[in-house]
Amino acid sequence: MERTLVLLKPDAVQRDLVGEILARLERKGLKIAGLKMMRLSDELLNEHYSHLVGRPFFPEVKSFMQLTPVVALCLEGIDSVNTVRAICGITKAREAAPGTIRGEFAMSVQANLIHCSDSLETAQVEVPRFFKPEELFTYSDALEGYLYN
Ligand code: YYY
Ligand code: MG
Repeated sequence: MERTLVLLKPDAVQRDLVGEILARLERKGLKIAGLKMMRLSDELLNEHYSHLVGRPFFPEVKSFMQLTPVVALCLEGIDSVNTVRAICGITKAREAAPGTIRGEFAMSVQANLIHCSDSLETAQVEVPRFFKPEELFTYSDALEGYLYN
């Protein structure tokens, strides 16, 4: 089982898409290991988007991510990192594949609704960045036996 980090960004909160996006991820069979709302500090965003620090659009990305609280999710499942990545769609939402979250609901690069970890290595850094150990839950799911048959 892998765990991956998802953030439902301020545009998802503003556009009342939190439930819709969560439902899609949940229905796929991903297990919710952690779920909370939080405001992202400058410090946390500098770490989270460290690969973008210095890019001209970084200040804008940062203020966008601070417009409202975000919903942070830790999702668990076999190959969950790649599975969630595929469900999200590519960064440039306007060109994201139909059926993906970005492809179905977004038109922008910045306001693309959702963040998800891009590799297992990243997920292993991102999950503990956003969740304390006691905020993550291990439990068995009644339908688990059917899910991965
Ligand atoms: O992982 P993903 O969110 O798909 O893209 P990243 O390249 O990691 O960039 C993170 C985030 O930054 C992106 O979701 C929107 C924003 N951004 C932007 O506003 N303009 C760009 N040219 C590139 C990224
Ligand atoms: Mg990324």
